[in-house]
Amino acid sequence: MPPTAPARDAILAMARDEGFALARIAPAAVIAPARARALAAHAQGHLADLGWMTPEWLERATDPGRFLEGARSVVMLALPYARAGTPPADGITRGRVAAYAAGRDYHRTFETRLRRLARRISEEFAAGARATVDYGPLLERPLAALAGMGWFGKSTMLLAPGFGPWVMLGAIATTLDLVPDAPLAKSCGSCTRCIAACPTGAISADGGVVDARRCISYLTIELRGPIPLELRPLMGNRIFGCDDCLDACPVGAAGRATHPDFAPPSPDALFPPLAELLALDDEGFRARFQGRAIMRAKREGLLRNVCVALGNTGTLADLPALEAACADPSPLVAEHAAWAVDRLRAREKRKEEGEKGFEVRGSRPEAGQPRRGVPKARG
Ligand code: B12
Ligand code: SF4
Ligand code: SF4
Repeated sequence: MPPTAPARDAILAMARDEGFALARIAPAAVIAPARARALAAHAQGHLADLGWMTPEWLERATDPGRFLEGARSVVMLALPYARAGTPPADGITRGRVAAYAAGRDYHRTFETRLRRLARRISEEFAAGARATVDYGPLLERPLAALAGMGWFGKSTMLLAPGFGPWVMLGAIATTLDLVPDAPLAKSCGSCTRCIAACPTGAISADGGVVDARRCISYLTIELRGPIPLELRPLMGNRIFGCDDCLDACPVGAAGRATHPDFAPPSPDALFPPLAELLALDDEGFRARFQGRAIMRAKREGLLRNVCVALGNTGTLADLPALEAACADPSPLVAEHAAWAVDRLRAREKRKEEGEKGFEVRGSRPEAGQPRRGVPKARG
């Protein structure tokens, strides 16, 4: 069947009806350059222990024809969300959740809309249509780039004009032969801000490759075992995902309205008080995070991350919660809690010694003069 312009226009209009901010069409051919890069990333260990990402999976995920038999086109769709604001300044030690995960689980939001759209495509055009969001097997960023939705940033994020990296992606493969969009002729130019901003050095020196083994997003969401000791201090207060390479990006920095489902219900959803999370049992965890992407980390993974964040940023007020977590039924949580207690105590000790290391000379400062601390002589 030759490419059909009316079907294309109708499908793009349906996508707008469903609330997608961006919709573009890619041809359903094998994406050879992305396949080569993905297989190289796998061979070099950059995909860490993402068990399902075998070379076989990556080959399938770069061939829409294996996702849907007879596929001729892929409709790429995007929903925008907003970067996090600033945490409440109330002296409570708070963690940080990646902005995409602070509202409703984006998979659910996409699934409802993608399913409806796929059904309309098959009914109205008597064509095959199959949808996916995230879990694939389809590599969404290379398809979105091919469809001209954006370009590959050095952070490997797809940067969409006007939105930058702040879009989540979904896809519908169809047997309809739709006129494809052209890729954009845009690049990051000489910018390297995301590379400098990455706390763990996970982005390659010239960009374009992320080593998942060092990426905080992987460490806090996908990794099931202990977090490597050398990376824990670099993770700051991030407890689920990481937005540092997105926050650093000037593209789309002016911000756009977030999709309502992604709006955090309260500041605590983005910046949760940490100590109280350590008291959650399995049931409490489910009750608090049902319907949110955080469920993926499971109780054990989230509490592990909370311990690391408290070790990095907690105060003496957080110590009792951490000490209690040293007896957590999960050995993983207990080990990270013990690490955090040691780190927090060592930091407090250094602080105390630093304070003792200062004494105030002179009884009263001169009027209008600040009181000045003078370091004690050593020895
Ligand atoms: C596995 C995965 C991860 C892993 C590994 C990511 C990685 N960089 O390898 C981890 C857990 C680390 C992760 C982290 C994040 N992820 Co993720 N992730 C995925 C998933 C499921 C598969 C991606 C994958 O296969 N990676 C393996 C690499 C090898 O493939 P790739 O990421 O597609 O990268 C290709 C391009 O970068 C391309 N490329 C790069 N430069 C160039 C240049 C040229 C010239 C060419 C040809 C190609 C090219 O080559 C790569 C291989 O084809 C996708 C969903 C999907 N089904 O595609 C979401 C997805 C990529 N993730 C997403 C998001 C939002 C994130 C986070 C921001 C979440 C967070 N806030 O914590 C971080 C960002 C980290 C980062 N800088 O990439 C979004 C990205 C949206 C966007 N605008 O780009 C996706 C598309 C999910 C979605 N449905 O929206 N993620
Ligand atoms: S998500 Fe965070 S850790 Fe991962 S590449 Fe981006 S800045 Fe680095
Ligand atoms: S921060 Fe700069 S280099 Fe990195 S993705 Fe954004 S524009 Fe590209």
